[in-house]
Amino acid sequence: MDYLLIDNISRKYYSNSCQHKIQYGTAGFRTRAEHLNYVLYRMGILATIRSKFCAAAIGLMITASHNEESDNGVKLVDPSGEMLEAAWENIANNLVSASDDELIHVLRETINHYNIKEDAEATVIVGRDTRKSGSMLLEAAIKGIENSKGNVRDFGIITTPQLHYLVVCINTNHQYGDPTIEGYISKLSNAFLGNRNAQEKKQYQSQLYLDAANGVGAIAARKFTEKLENSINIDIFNDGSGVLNSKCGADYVKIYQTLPLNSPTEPYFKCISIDGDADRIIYYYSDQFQKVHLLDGDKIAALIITYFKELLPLTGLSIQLGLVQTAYANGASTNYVSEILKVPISFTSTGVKYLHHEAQKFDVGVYFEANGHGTVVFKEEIVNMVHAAIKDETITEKKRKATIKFSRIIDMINQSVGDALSDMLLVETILYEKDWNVEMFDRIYTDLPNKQLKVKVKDRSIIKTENAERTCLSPIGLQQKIDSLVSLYSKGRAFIRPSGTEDIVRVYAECDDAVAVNKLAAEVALAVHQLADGIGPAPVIPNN
Ligand code: NG1
Ligand code: ZN
Repeated sequence: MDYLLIDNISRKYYSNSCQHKIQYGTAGFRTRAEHLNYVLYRMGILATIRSKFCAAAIGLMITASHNEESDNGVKLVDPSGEMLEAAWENIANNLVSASDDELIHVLRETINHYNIKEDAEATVIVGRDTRKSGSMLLEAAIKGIENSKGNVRDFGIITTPQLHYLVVCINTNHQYGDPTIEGYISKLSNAFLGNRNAQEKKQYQSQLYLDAANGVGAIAARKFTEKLENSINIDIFNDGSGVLNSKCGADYVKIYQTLPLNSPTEPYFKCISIDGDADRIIYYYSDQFQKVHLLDGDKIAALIITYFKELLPLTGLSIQLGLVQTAYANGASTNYVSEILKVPISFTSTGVKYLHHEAQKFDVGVYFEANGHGTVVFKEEIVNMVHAAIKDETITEKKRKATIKFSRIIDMINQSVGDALSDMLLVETILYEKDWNVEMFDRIYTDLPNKQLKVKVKDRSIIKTENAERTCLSPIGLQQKIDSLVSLYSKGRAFIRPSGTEDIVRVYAECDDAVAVNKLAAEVALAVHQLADGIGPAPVIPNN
């Protein structure tokens, strides 16, 4: 490691002149793009060190997902395609908060602590979304990687889930798939097409309208469009010609419960919104009264669980199924899966890394955040069992067929992380098989009305929560206040938590009345504003 070079280049081009502290949050470092140059340089170095430590390739993704175009961010991907290990998030924080003078000291300390061989091989797989700031930040990351003697494999403009896929492929010697974007498209498309039969469908809608949030997902979706044109017809809008995430994309549709810009308004058209780096997906449609119906991550998860509950018994294999949700899951979805389908549910804090690990405890673990970020993970033993069963000549033809179908489902899913387009293929497979249109899909349960608000406070770190973020411990008295507000609403539930990606406190409320829920959310927001040093105007409680 050439510490002198690292130090010189750091001081000359990537000096830490940042006034405010930034933290490796729910999805890595994320802030205004102009503050990130030194962060990317340092993360390039950290990715290289981590690669040397793990003796495997590490991913580095430059994206700020659903944030506005002027933000950007960086997250590291571990060798198995998962989010960076928690202990290393602390190292990332130490490295990024170090002054220019401290940088080399922190680096040396990390290298000594983990006993890292400085001359070991290192590979960092790099990708970025379509943000204009991406190329400047990529340059900084590459400098960091190269100066710490790592090899760069730059895949250019790709989706976050594609980067995760590439990391897994490269680290499994291509067993998971071919480590190219073409390999990704082919693997998922072939699995999807394999499960299409020629049966005539009465209700299924093969026409989809896809809001790509003017982001990188449009590029990936176009590639699928070509492969799948005989099965589904994907009409892409917000395809990159407009402003990224501006009045469009999964986050906008979910939070404002409204149609994105340029959406078709014809009733019962099957529409999809993905986010700026294509790891989230929401289905929606409007009815004849122009009311928008959202089929969010909870409903997608419920559809997948419904389908697996039917398919798995047909394989004759003994497979335990489970769902992981967060506090944001609609109460109706929790009730449907646990009470009607009798499938166990675990709850975790917000953030895919928590859900992912919890889901791995099940043989087949489905996890989704309500905002549409989710996937399915399969234990390795289960995948092996499925492959063995297909080859087993003693099983019945019916079982074999079901098992083959299930093995294609496994191939269609990007297990490494939530993947909007892979999730879309899975949902379409299920709807096709059940011969359901989007309205029939919607009917599996009825969402409780819900509302999210954001409150600005002086310092959101004073907010502490427990019980998978459903209970607020500090500031003192806030939870009691929330409890007393909620108790006045039928089927009421509310919680608050500091955002990991924005400088705000999030408020969530649900109850069984669409008008009252706005009031409950505003009341809780006001309580946060009052008890947690809110800044700016106090939230206004609607009259009715
Ligand atoms: P924060 O800002 O911590 O709430 C948001 C989402 C998460 C996750 C991350 C990463 C909500 C309420 N929160 O986190 O679910 O997706 O962004 O993108 O949607
Ligand atoms: Zn995203």
